[in-house]
Amino acid sequence: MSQQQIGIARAHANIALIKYWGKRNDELFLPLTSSLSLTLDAFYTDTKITFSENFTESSFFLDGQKMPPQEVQKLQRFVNLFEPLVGQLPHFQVESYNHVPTAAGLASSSSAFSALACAIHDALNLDLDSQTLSTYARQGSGSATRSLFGGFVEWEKGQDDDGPSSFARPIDDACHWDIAMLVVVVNEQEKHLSSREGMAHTRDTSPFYHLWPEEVAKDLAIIKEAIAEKDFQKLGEVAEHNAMKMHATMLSANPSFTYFEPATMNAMNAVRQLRDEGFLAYITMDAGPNVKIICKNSQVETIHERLLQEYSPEQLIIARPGPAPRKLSEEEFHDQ
Ligand code: 2P0
Repeated sequence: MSQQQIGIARAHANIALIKYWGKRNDELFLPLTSSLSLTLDAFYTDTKITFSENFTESSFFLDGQKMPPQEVQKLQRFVNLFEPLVGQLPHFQVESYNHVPTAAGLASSSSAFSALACAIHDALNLDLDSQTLSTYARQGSGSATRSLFGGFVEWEKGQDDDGPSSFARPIDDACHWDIAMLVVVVNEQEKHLSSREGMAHTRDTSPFYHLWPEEVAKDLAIIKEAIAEKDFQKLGEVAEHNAMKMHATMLSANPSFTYFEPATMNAMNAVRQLRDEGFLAYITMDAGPNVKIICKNSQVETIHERLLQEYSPEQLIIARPGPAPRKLSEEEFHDQ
């Protein structure tokens, strides 16, 4: 390896419409079900990695802050995944900037590990296709698998303990879809139970969990039909139902837990009210209390205006379909 190798990439976050909730292999991040998401333009991570023989230790800076050793170790474990391709790697420096509005309280692991995988790929001059690279991103965080593509993306669960068989593939770039996502930030505090712990606890203790894979299989078939037919209502209805079923498995875990807060219920009622008035607006929620409204892009400004009667501008963030990751120049990276 030459003295210094540098790679820089931007990757966008995604929100699942059909959720990933449970692994069959914790070590390899192999999911129990396939899932399907929409990549979003408004939320992304820019990451630069530098490998150098001159570094005496590896380091990680997030939004300009030096991160503690345990965070560096997580990245080291991820970087090590690439060693079978190139041999032993020297120490690294990772610099990342999360472009998720600070109040959003949204997890950024999907864009973070996707951007890091792409930056490493760039630095090491590898020639992997995006599908293969998604199997690496997956081993940083499951949802990162889907951020290797833009628009609607499916993460295939794959077979058995075969890591390469579980990858992402693009379904539709969503460019011709009248769709947006409006995030209602009801609480920006860090979640008390990580999704990683929450999904393992649900899988291990909910007597209803065995129904989850069956429901996901049905919902995936419906949403893929909806995407092919450009049927917004069908897409919204199945996405909302899928999210609610995921949260129902948590209530039935032992001990029970929930990410819902009182303010979550109010936001959900606001969406139902909009629907009663004829808007096509649907709810999805992840491992936190914030509510994401799936709506038509042509109606999102009106819905936004309506919600401003109850929420501050900082609590309402509009996102639209986003692209696949891309390489960044040094100038673009430093122009943060
Ligand atoms: C998803 N979530 O499909 C689901 C729905 C949250 C709820 O993927 O353990 O950070 O790193 O694979 O990807 C969030 O979990 O978990 C997530 P790990 P991840 O988007």
